[in-house]
Amino acid sequence: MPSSSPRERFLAVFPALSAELLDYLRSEGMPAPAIEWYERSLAHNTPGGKLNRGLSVVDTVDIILCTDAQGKRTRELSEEEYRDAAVLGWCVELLQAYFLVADDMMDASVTRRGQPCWYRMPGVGNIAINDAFMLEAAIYHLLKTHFRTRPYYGLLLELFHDVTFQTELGQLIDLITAPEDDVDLSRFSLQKHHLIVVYKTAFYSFYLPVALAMRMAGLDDESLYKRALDILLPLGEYFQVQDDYLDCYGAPEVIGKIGTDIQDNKCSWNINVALAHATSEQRAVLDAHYGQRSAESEERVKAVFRAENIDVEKRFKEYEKESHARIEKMIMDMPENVGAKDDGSNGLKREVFRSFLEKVYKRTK
Ligand code: DMA
Ligand code: MG
Ligand code: MG
Ligand code: MG
Repeated sequence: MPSSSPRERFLAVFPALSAELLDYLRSEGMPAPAIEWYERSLAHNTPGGKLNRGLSVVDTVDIILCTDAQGKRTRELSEEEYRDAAVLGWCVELLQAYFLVADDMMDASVTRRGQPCWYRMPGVGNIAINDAFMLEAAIYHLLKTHFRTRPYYGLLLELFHDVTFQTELGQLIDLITAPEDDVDLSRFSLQKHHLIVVYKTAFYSFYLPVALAMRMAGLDDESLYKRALDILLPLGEYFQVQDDYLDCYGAPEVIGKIGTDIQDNKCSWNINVALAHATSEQRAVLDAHYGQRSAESEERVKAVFRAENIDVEKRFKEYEKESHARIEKMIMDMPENVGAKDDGSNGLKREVFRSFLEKVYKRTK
């Protein structure tokens, strides 16, 4: 299918996976309204995003199996290889869907991907809690039907389980650092922020897609997974700092969501930068207005963020440049094709990380 874009080719796999899940409900004798409900939940929550995570599985398998150490293409993925990689990619997108449905309820968010959050759709409400569980269950159903006979099936399950637990730990510390009725900015620090974002975002958004692709491509040297982690966690941290920045400075019509971090009392990158440079007067404004559920308070906080001595926007641009350079250096310090066999086959190529970095650098959504 060379005429369609990578994104379109990936999207074209989803309907069959959705149909397979709905067939399962039918085979269990579920009534039509249940099948229609699941179909709507899958469609609303799974395919509408950037698909960066899912596409990264496909791209990584392709780089490992189909390019040489110099990045020259040696072959194309077979139809079967492409499909396997795409199924794993959709499993990552289902994990993301599961987390986001729950995250939007916990963060009291309003919109996501340019639509109302799922729990805010007519007639959904708290049923969204069960819908989140059913999005997660879809992962294990698809892994079972597509990968049960592969030697690495157990490793795929272990990866999804481990990364899910880590993400939930991240969500826990994100939430308990931001209690609604007890604003105390002295609890925040960049160190705490680092821990929150590595756990809530970096493992599932960056390590998981690459590690799944590495398992599928047959890389079995465990030290390669450690190496991947060493680069992908900093990259994931950078990505979540961008998310924090865009929460306040992104255009809702571009990022598809309305920021809630200031009103939610979140330990975000922005507030930590402001706290580090605030005068005592500015600090008093932040203490009085951060984490308050009103547009006026939010505006007062944003005015402090804009103050010349703080200027979160300027500091973010510096951080972005510095991070890109730092991560690029980590990548360039790696061998071109680490762990390759003597015949030059299937190592962990540097290009895996470079392509990931370029995908997220200076993103606006
Ligand atoms: C997202 O954190 C983390 C997970 C696990 C969904 P967030 O609340 O900052 O995300 P968003 O800004 O997309 O709501
Ligand atoms: Mg959120
Ligand atoms: Mg959140
Ligand atoms: Mg956010």
